[in-house]
Amino acid sequence: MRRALVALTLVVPLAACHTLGGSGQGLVADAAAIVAAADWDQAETLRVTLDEHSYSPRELRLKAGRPYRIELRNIGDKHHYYTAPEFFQSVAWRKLLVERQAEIKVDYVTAVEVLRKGGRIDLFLVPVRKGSYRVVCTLDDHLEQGMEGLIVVE
Ligand SMILES: [Cu+2]
Repeated sequence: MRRALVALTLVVPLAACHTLGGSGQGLVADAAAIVAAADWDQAETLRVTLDEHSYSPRELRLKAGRPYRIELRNIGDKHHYYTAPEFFQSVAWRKLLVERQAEIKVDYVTAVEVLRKGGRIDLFLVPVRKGSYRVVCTLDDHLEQGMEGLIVVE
């Protein structure tokens, strides 16, 4: 039996009036309707590999209003974070998936830690707000080592 390879940093679903940091725009108000209206059979899959100390590809380009499955896989010898709070609050979330283990329904996530040597988690979401969003690994000195990326929503 495979050990659980993914740990999540989750935020409890927030009340609509709660103010978040970052862009200050808060969560996407009609996220549930956006997720329900999306054609998930047409979702585009994007694969991101985490390693010491980088994301590959470094930059993701997404189109607002389209459904995506973003696969995060850690092939490195260390745990790595995919921390992108501004991006994560600018999308409509469907779920996070750990294959054969868990589906997690959330309104908002700040960071995902993908565990070393094969950890994987898939993010199902619809980007809503256009912009450029930074992704960083907050573990130890990984950011200083260059572990950052960019998500552009057009
Ligand atoms: Cu890292």
